[in-house]
Amino acid sequence: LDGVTLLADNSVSIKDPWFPRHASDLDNCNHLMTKYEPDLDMNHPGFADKEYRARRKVIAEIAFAYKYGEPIPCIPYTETENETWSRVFITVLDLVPKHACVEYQRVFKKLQEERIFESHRIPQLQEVSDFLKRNTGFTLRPAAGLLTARDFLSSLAFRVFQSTQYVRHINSPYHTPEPDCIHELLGHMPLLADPSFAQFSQEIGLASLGASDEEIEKLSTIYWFTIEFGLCKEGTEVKAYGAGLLSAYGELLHALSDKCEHRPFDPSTTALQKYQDQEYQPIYFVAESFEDAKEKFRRWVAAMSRPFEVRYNPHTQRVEVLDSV
Ligand code: TIH
Ligand code: FE2
Repeated sequence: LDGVTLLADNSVSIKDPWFPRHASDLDNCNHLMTKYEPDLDMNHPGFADKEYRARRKVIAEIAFAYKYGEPIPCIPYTETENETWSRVFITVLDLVPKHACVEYQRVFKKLQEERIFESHRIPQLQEVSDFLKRNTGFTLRPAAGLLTARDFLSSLAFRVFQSTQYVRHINSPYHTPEPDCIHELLGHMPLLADPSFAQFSQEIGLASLGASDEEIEKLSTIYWFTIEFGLCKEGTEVKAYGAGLLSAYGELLHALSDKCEHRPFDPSTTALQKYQDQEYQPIYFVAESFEDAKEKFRRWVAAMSRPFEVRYNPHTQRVEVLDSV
């Protein structure tokens, strides 16, 4: 009999899934995927480094304890951590003028002018969050590691980006399979301060609220091939806008070489493309522009099965649910 009750409960929750309605509900959207934890993954460069693992624990605890509305705690980064940042920062400085899209370059300059991006120290999440807020209304929350797709995407609906705060191991500065704050800062922050890109990010988030598991899979695949690994046309050239490319010197050069395949971005086919996150991508999708990607994405989302519509009210930081049947 218990089994029957459980099933009934389940079917109710499928029809009416919980999802965050207010930015403070994101306090409950911090479920982790554990596959890259240095404690569990023997291939992690930090697996054998006790000191590194202890450091990761301290920083993860800060994220777990964080609640909506609090200032993001400042992490006094160590000399080694700042050194890791410096190495990546210098390679990015070198490659950006040639390979990053104009929108990225514009904000990157601004971040340098405001002395938020400097080569010798890792910026604090709070100062970057304040910068985003002034530019597009995005804010940051600390995350303890790689979150589930559902939790991560749902925060974007509120113009909230969940950002890790720990630093990759010094032994692998130019590519890591898991997100770290160097990836978040150098990869994601510049474009989250661009109005058109911020809008695109939020729309992926809104589409994810109350979506089925299958739809979440498709949305996270689209996220992967745009926000993480997207390329876009600029005149006759192809430039990078994906954060996973702009924070990883090795993969950026790979993505723009002839060792991989470029396909036009089209949500209905891109959403079905299988991907892996251990090695460089074999396939990248090229958008005509952010505006075009957004247009195509909107048309594709409109065909999703969700029986209601959602709209974000920035005055209350609340998502309003509108019955569309
Ligand atoms: N591979 C990226 C880097 O080395 O900076 C980090 C990640 C991108 C996407 C997922 S993890
Ligand atoms: Fe990322």
